[in-house]
Amino acid sequence: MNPPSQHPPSRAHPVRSERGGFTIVEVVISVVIVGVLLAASLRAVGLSRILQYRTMEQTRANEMARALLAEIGQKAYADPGAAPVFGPESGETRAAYDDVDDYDGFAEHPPLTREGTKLPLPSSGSWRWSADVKWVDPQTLAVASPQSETGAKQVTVTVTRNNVPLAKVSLIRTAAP
Ligand SMILES: [Ca+2]
Ligand SMILES: [Ca+2]
Repeated sequence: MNPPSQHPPSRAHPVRSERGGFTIVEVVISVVIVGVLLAASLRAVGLSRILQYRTMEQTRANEMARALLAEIGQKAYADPGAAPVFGPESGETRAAYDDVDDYDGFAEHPPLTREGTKLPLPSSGSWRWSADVKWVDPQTLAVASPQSETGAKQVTVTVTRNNVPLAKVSLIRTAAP
């Protein structure tokens, strides 16, 4: 007879890890990592949206500035009337402006079309456009000082939103055709 075994015969047990799942610490670390990654990706999406918005705003400002500059560029160097002055002649409003210096000191808030209707802008009251006209040296294009007739005028148009300058464009108009 065989002596009784000290060890019971081994039976087949499925191999099991001593650790049957995640510990609380592991779960907490995972949640924190997921949270950090989620926050980072949301931040990236947010920044991308802001950048996209800024680009659209900048493009719109550039288009507006060029449009107003084109309107002014179509006008004569000087008023064709009998007594031209630097600035709008008596009784002239934007619809009747006929020379470039009529626009000196021009500013609209919100910007309007020449016919007086609001431009289709988001929060149009936050936009402003303005024009400034100066006599410049026809050779160097330096601003004449003191300001007196030089035969060349520089027109500068500025577009701002919430007082932040977004676009500034200018042209030179000379008396010679
Ligand atoms: Ca005029
Ligand atoms: Ca004028």
